[in-house]
Amino acid sequence: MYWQEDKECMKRDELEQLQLERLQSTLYRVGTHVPFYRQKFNEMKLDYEGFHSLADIRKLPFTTKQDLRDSYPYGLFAVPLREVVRVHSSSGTTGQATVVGYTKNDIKNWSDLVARVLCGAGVTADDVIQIAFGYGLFTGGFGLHYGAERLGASVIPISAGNTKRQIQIMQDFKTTALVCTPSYALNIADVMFDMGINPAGLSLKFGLFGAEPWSEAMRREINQKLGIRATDNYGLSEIMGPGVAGECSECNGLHISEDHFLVEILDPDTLEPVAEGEVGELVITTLTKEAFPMIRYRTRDLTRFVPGDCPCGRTSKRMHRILGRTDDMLIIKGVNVFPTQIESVLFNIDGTEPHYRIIVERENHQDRATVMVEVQESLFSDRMSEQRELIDTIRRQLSSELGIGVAVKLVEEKTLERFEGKGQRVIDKRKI
Ligand code: DLL
Repeated sequence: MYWQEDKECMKRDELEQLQLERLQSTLYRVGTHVPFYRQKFNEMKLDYEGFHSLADIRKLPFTTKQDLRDSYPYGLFAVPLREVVRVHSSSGTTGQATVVGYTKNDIKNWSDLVARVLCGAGVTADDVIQIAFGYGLFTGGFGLHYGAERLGASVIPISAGNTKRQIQIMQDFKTTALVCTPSYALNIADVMFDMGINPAGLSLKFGLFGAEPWSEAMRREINQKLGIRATDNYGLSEIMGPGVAGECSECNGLHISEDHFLVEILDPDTLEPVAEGEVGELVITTLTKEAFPMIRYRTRDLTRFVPGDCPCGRTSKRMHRILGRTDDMLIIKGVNVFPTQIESVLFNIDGTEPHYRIIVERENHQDRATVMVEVQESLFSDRMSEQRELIDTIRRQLSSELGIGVAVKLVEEKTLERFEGKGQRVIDKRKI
């Protein structure tokens, strides 16, 4: 049930002592080996050797994606390259790529933390895990691969893409756990349906999905279509990759591996901690990373802590599924809108398919948002009145959820592009 029970179920005071010791050695590491941090500490006249309380974290400087870009490629590494055994990179959709590195020990820890996530979701050494994340510079494929091997499961390193082959292999190799982005899981489910394959005849039991935001409604849809239990797992390359946090089988918040990461949730504007249980930006400090330690990395991901204890017995703090990113948040007619809010509404309306796009434009200085949503083929035959009714229902529910009016356009099934990796659902033409 646990991968590392001694760590996952630690008493709070012991955990905090461990965090403090690990923070002290991380500060020493970056203060002596990373000129970027040495300079920042000097400028702030920060006496990191005098750190005796976790609350002192608030005196530390932040690190941003821009800092990583400015140090491209190896400027923030805390060890010489000869100690680095792996390099990953995140391309992102805009700007320069960022590069991260791992020592042998970092890879060992990473594998353990991903094994924790798998184990927490219910996967064991008896499972056959199909890894449909891209292998390469993206951390998803290799990260899950090493964790699954560490767990002792049988790994199918198929990588992303070639959906029909994924399904064939799933059938032939008796895959029990599917690992990919939630949008790819839906894509696989649809293709399976088109191929006339009934998921009930497969051996699939678990789905471990992450790398992009998704909603509770989408989880229900995937569970129902594939007949599995889908769990969410979170991570980012700057901090490690997958394995930072993951849901256990309770599916109520993601357990954060706090013995390796110190997490804060801050108001993105004031950079002060938010009130208990409020939503804010997740800020992470690594506690054990050797090659690429990060101090107060601003993830731009928005979440909140889940209060209370988890019945699973893990004592780590849990975070709510990611609600969106500060830079993904659309401001339409001055109102903050997250794509996941729109997703939740669409998933709960009968007749719509779980595929949509959000297009934002500006006409005569006015924002205009259009939600394109696929609907079941039968609606496109000749029932215009039903189409109109459906448009009205969607419009009404979206405006009550979002507080603004949006246009709705129904499109035929399979018109919108499908995703094999991270989905891109928003087309914001205002920036162009
Ligand atoms: O996506 C690492 C990963 C791989 C996590 C596989 C889970 C599974 P990056 O490519 O650096 O790393 O992208 C990190 O993806 O800051 C979030 O915005 C988003 N993200 C990752 N996991 C989730 C999730 C990998 N479960 C960025 N829910 C992060 C929502 C997620 N967003």
